[in-house]
Amino acid sequence: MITSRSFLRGCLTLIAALSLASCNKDDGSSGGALSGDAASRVYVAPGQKDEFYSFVSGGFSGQVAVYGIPSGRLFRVIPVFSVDPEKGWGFTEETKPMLNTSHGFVPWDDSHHPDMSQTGGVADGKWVFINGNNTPRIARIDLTDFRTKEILEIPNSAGNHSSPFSTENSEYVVSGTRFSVPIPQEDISITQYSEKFRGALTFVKVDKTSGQMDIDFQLLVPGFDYDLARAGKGPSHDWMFMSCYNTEQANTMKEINASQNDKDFIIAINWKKCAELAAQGKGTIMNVDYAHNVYNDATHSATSTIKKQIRILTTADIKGALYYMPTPKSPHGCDVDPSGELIVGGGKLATVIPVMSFSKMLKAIESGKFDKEIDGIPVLNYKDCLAGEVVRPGLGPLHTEFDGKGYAYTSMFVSSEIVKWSLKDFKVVDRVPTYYSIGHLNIPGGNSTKPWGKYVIAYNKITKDRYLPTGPELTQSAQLYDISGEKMKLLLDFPTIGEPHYAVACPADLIMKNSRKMYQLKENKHPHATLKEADTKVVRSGNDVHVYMTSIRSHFSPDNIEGVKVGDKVYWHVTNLEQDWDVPHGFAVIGANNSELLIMPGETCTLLWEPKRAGVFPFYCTDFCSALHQEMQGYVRVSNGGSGQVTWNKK
Ligand code: RUQ
Ligand code: CUA
Repeated sequence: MITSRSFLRGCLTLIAALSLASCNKDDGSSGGALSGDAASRVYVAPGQKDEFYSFVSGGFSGQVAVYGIPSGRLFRVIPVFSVDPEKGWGFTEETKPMLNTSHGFVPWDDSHHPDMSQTGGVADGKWVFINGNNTPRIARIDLTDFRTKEILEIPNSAGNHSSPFSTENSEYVVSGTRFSVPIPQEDISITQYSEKFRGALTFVKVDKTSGQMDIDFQLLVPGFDYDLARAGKGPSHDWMFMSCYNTEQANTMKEINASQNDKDFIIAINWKKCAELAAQGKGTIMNVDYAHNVYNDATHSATSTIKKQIRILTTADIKGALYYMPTPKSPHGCDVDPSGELIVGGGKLATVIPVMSFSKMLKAIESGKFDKEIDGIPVLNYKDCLAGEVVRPGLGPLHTEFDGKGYAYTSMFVSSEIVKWSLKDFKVVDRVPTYYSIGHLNIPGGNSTKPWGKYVIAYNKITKDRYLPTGPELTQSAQLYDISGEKMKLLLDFPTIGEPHYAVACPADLIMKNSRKMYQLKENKHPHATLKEADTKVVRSGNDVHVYMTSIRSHFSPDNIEGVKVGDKVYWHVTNLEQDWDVPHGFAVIGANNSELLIMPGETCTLLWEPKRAGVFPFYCTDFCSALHQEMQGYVRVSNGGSGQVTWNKK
C-alpha cells in the first residue's frame, strides 16, 4: 500500500523524469514519412474553408481565440475579460461598462472553459459561454458577430473555476467556486476554514431567445474546492455532476494537505429539483453586490447594473437533491458520455479512471444505503455507483471527451498522452504521446450527445522544443490528431494564445450561415450616432466637447476642428457610414491615453481624448480601407484659454 505522500513524491519525480525524457526523444512526428500524408489531411487550399470552428480559451490572456480545424489557422481573438486596444475593448466609452464589477473596473481575468449553447444536447452555434476565474464572472459571446455581449459577476464565489457548464438545452449555465471562503465574507482567522468556510454553486438561467443570463439561485455547500462539471443528458438530464477536491478542508500546504484522502467526490446535483424548490420560494434572500453588464446591439453600447440580491439554498432546503459519489484522488475532469449514463472522473493522482453509472447511482439513492452524511448530503458507496474502472490508463488522468462511436479519450497530464478506451468494457485500445503535458482535449461536440468524432485536439501545458524558441516564454501548443480510424494519428501542431485550457468546436456551417456582415445604419440607436455627413457637428457643453463625426472611404467629416482647449474632455463619436462587408475604419489621435477605435460598418464608437498641450494635432484612420486610406486624416487645433467657441468645416 503506498501512502499518499510517497505517491505524490513518486508523481513529482516522474513528472520531472518524463519531461526530460520527452524532450530528448525523437518521435518521428516532426518530419519524415508521416508528414506528407499528415500535411494533406490538414491542408486547406487557398480559398477553401475549414470544416470546423474551434473556440479556444486564452487562459491568463482572458480572451477566446477562434481557429479553423483542421488547418489550425487563427481567425480572431475575441476580447472577453481583458482589455484589447486593437479593438478598443475596455477603452471605448461604449465597452468600458463591460469590465465593471463590484470591485470596480477590472481589466483582466483568467478564462478557462468555453462551453457552447446546446439544444437537445447538441451544440447549436448560438453562443459561447466562458468563465472569468479570478474575479468570478461568466461571459456570453454572440456567434453572429463574435462579440462578448454579456458579463455576469458571480457573488459569493471565489475563483469561478468550475464554470460555465451548460445543461442540455442551455436552461442553465452552472458555476462552482474553486476556493471556499466565509459566506457572507467576514474578517476571521484563516484557521477557521473547516468550521466557517463554504462553497457556492450558482445556477444562472439563460433566456432561450436572447441568451440573457440571470442568477436563479445559489447553493451553499461544504467548504471544498469545486473543480469541473458536466450536465447530465438524456436519462440524466435533470442532474449536474461536479468534481471536488480538498475534501480534507486544508487551508495551507494544499499540495500535500489536500492530497490525503483516498477518495474525494463528484457531487451529483438534481438541478431540476433545486430549481423547483427555488421557484416555490425555498431558501432565503441574501444581500450581495454583483455586476450585470449587457451590450446592446442597437445602441452599440454597454450598461452595467449592480444587482443586489440572490436566492440562497442551503443543503437543509434541498434534502434529496444532492449526493456525493466518492471518486479517487483529487478529481479534475468530470465528464458525461453521450448516452448520459456514464460519468467519468479524472483523478489527477489516481491510478485508474473511475467510471460511475447514473442508473446505479439512482439505485443506490433509492436503497437509502449511505456511507455517511456531510452537512446533510448523503455520501453514496463508491462500489455501488461504479460502472467500472479503466485500469493502467497512464498517469495523471485529467479530462475525457467522446467520439460518439463508443470510445472515450482521456488526457494524461503526467504521462503526456491521450488514451483511447472503450465505453463497453473500459479497456484501453490505443494511446498516443502529446508534446508535452496535455491538459484538456477536445473533440468537436465531444461533450454533447452528438460528437463529430473526426479529430481530437490536445491542449498542452508545456511546449519546450516544439517551436522556434522565443526567449523564456514559448508559445502554447495545440496538437491535432485524426481519430477517424482505429489508431489515433498526429497531424499538426499549432500555437495558441495565452494558455489554452478547454476549447469547444462545431461544424463551420452551424455558425457561418448566421454570421453578420455589418450593422444596419437605419437600426443604429446610439445616442451620439451621426447617420449622414450633413449632420456632423461639434458641440461644446462646459469642458466637454462632443465631436459627431462620420467616416466613409476615404475621409472623416469634419476633418478640421478648432476651439478645443487644454483641459477639455473631447468625445470623438465616430460613426462608420459604410454599408459593406469587411470595411471597418479606424480612428486614432495623437496623445490618446486609451486606444484606437476600430469601427465596424454601421457602428458608432467613442474615444475620450484629453489634450494636454496647445498646438495642432493630426488624427487618422488606422485601417487600410482604400487606395486613399493614407489621405484619410484631419487636424484638431488645441488652444490655451481662448473663447472655447468650437468651429469645424461644415459639409
Ligand atoms: S482546467 S487544464 Cu481550468 Cu483542466 Cu485548465
Ligand atoms: Cu478608413 Cu483607412
